[in-house]
Amino acid sequence: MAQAGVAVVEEAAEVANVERHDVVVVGAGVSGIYQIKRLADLGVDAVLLEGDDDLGGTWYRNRYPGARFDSESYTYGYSFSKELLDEWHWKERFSAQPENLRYLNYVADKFELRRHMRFNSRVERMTWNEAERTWRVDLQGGGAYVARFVITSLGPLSMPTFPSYPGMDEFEGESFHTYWWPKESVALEGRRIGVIGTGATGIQVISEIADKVGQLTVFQRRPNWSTPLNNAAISDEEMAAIRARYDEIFANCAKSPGGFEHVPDRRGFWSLTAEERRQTWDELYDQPGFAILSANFLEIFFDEAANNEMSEYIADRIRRRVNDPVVAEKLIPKDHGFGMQRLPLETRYFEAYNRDNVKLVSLAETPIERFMPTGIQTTDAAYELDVIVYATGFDAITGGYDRIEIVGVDGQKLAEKWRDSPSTYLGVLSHGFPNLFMVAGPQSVSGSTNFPRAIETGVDWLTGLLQHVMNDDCTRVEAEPDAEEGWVGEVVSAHERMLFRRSKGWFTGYNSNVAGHQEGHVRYQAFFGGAPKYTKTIAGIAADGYRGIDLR
Ligand code: NA7
Repeated sequence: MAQAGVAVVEEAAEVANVERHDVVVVGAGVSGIYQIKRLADLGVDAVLLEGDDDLGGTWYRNRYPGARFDSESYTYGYSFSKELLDEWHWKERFSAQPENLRYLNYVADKFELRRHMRFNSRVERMTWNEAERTWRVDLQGGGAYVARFVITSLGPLSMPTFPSYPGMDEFEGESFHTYWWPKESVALEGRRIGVIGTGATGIQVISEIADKVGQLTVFQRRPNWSTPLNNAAISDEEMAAIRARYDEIFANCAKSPGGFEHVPDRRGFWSLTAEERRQTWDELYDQPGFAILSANFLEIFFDEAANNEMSEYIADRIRRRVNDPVVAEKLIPKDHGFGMQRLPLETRYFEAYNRDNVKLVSLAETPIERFMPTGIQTTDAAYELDVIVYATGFDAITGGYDRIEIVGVDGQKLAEKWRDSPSTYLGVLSHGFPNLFMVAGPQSVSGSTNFPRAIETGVDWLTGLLQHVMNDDCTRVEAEPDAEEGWVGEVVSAHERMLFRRSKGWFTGYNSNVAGHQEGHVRYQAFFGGAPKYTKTIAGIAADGYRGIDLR
């Protein structure tokens, strides 16, 4: 009897601890901030849960020196508010992390979005309740929410990964992943720093700290193609001109496959002479951002001979910038062509290797044997280090989903369903997980294009669907299996058309540091058919009464 009484009291306490809302949004990065804004404007009862102690996602976390946009700042910012566009002054063409975080805070404060946010609320488990048609969302360390709908805005690069070398725990100096670069500044001057990884992040951090540290040792597993960012300050006059052009800027981004202002060169690679192509590339090399990729000939992505010629052009550029020809060759990728992995953009990266205090260690030639308390031992030498920086990347796109236990219809787990490769309808829904909507989810265009542009498209579409559903008193929204299969088919065929399908970078979903990933096995993580096609497809589906979605 007494025991039954205790159980009732516990149940009552449990009920009291559970907050109920119509919508729970998970993640207060660029996507979550816009999503909660749209819901707040519509007066939807929604709450946004964030695992960190503040908002900003990527721009809250990645505080490493050199962290900045690779997209032109004014194409990265939100487009939804004319007032915001008129007020905000981007100071640099490619704005750096502190400014980007300040921007996101400005947006949240301006639109009074913080009141919908709960920080230090990391979601551990989400469980679908078929009888109630609700999701129960459990937090790490206790606390729970129940909601009719959950919208995940988890970020495509929010799950950092570490290598596993013998003795890593024994290192006695400071060490951290770039994603968790300490908030308080790290002393670099005069110290011996080792950086592992030469992806977009490693290249930014190496370029920035090379002239500030005592000794910099770069541990490179595979080199990456990289081209100049060509950053510059934005003056008041330039900003005024940008403001006057915002409508045109966003319209241009919407028209381009990558979501940038750059327009692909459609003259036809083979219709020009080699000299004319070279002249084009000379101009593109000096242009800002991804112009060299997005304003290039489309053939370089599909035609091996075209790609080879382009790669040889960039290889020459590297040779011209690096004094030591042996070092230059080590910095030139031999296993993949230009643009076949996510292109890192750099500022005097190659010149860093001309400095006496910078040493490149090619792990292909001399692999790491083990970590020592004082540094790293390769097959060739022992490198004494004060700090080890892991710029070793992310369990991209699906990693944020895998770390939450998401349990759908009949106890099916999302991580199980996606074990080999994700499967979604439009990157928004996944069959067996009703009422769970993903912003910038796997197999949307977000991972393959200018991120915020695709986010706004995704959030707007999803909010339209939610409005439709709520107005119709619909309580269950699920992707139909056939429709999902059809979309995955489109994702696969767009991927198969690209030359990069054979590359190893995170575009193909492979990360050597994630258990279960196998080299050569593609995880179809993003839709590479381009932003305009994606936008047209999802708009058509909405106009067709949300074809492929079972609304009950
Ligand atoms: P990336 O692009 O995945 O790069 C990770 C780097 O770390 C890359 O050079 C890897 O070499 C290297 N790496 C990974 N694991 C190891 C191990 N075990 N040993 C040695 N080196 C390793 O991540 P980033 O953070 O640079 O960029 C991610 C995205 O952030 C980027 O695309 C932008 O969108 C922003 P590998 O090339 O795999 O041989």
